[in-house]
Amino acid sequence: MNQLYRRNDALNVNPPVVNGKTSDINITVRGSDWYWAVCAIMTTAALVFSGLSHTKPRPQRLFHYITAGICFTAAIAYFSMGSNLGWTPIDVQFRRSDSKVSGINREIFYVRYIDWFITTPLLLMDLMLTAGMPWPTILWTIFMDWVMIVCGLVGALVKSSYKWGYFTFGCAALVYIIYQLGWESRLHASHIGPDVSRVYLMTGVLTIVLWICYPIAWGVCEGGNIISPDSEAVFYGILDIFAKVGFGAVLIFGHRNIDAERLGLRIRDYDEDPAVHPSTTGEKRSNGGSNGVTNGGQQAAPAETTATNV
Ligand code: RET
Repeated sequence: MNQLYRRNDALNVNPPVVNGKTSDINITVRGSDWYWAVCAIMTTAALVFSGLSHTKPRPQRLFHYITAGICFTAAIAYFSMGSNLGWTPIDVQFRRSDSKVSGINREIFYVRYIDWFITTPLLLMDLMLTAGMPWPTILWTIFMDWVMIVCGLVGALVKSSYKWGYFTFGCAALVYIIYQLGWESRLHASHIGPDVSRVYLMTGVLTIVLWICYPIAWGVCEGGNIISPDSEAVFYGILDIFAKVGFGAVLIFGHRNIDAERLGLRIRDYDEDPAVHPSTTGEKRSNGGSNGVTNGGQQAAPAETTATNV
């Protein structure tokens, strides 16, 4: 029986010490267990979303791949946190008497922000590509998103009250993102069609509501040191499950009958290109070239024309 049940040893293998400095306010085995559970959920979701991509032709898989990538990235972040890795001890601004948060320094999981730095732009791409937004607007919104995440990270690593300065800049960036999602992208989506508008509204509202909760979590965890690292794990964990897995499921389901081309995403499959697969046009190419390189403009031109006209 003992062999079947192996207890979570992560905190013994990776104790709360980094570069010789010990942290006082740490996750417990229960927190680590929860992080492992979220790691399993994210891994499963990543596998399911990438598996589902195979039910679609290649040019229609963009949203599956983006969403699977989000969950796969999160799985690695949660693996780190379950292992009690990816954190550094930072002195708290507010010393508390409650035993769960008493002490000089607290484990700050910077790996969370690395996850968000990768995944939040992907979430924005999922949403804004659904709304058919122009790419300069998407890039600018992603820039604001990076400002928000980096401000959150730097603020979390600062021990003085100056951390709230970074927090304020981050919140300003979030306000801009919410404006983009709740106003411009919503209007854009509504012009494409009612089905696109519906999936955009569902995922957009979910995103806005959840994203507003993140700075609240930051305020009571990294900022105010009010709730314990175990409660922090549950707070951020639940938000991440809904913001990534819940969001992803609604998005992928909503996209099931939406052709990517309607969103302005004209993506060619490689066997659609006669330069690569001559057989798809029904004509045999006499020069035998299979890599698209021909001997001159005269020969290249018909191939190009066929490719763009299909
Ligand atoms: C921080 C602190 C600085 C101010 C603000 C924040 C907002 C973070 C958000 C994170 C969203 C993460 C998601 C992860 C899942 O993939 C950085 C906490 C406004 C909105 C959605």
